[in-house]
Amino acid sequence: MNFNLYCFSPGQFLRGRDPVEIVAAQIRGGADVIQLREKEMSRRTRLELGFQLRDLTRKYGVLFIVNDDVDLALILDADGVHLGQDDIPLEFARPLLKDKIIGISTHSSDQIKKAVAAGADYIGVGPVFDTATKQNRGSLVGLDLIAVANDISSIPYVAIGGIKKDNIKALVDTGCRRAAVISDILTAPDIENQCRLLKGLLLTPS
Ligand code: TZP
Ligand code: MG
Repeated sequence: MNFNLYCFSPGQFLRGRDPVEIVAAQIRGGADVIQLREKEMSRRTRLELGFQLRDLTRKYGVLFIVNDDVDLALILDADGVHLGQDDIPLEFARPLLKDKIIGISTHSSDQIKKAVAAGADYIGVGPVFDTATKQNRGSLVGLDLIAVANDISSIPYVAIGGIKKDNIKALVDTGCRRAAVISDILTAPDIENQCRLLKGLLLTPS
């Protein structure tokens, strides 16, 4: 898996806009991954949006990952699924998803080790910084856990939680060049430009 900027469907940041256009803007700005993350939608509506995003991501060669729902990932022929610590455990998802990507959210070094040992394809590590986007976000792991992931993870790890233009350099300084960003992109006046800016910072040589 090769990616730097990991982006999302609009979720609570839709604000009357067209969700497909919002994702298209992120792709134009350099998103390498789009995750379908729609906590409030009915499963039927999520499926319909999912088909549109599957078409778009395939057209532009961007990875398409479905949050939480293993069945929806299969129906949509997504590239993979992202599972949290309270979702279906990886060992039950793997036989269904076969060689599709499985990403696991981790919040401690113990969870990182377990996800790697269980055969995850990548891990999310966070929340790194304070964020209002995720309800019950749990305690902040800070950049310390990113440094730990750098040492102990044999698979790609992506930092998540409160990452924005003003703090992404601190993340990059730890050696991490993969960031998952929701609000700093989806509340930006120009989504495409914001992605381009963040991607540029992730790729800036140190
Ligand atoms: N998992 C940990 S923090 C978070 C998720 C889904 C929310 C990240 O959103 P933002 O707006 O980039 O802080
Ligand atoms: Mg989940």
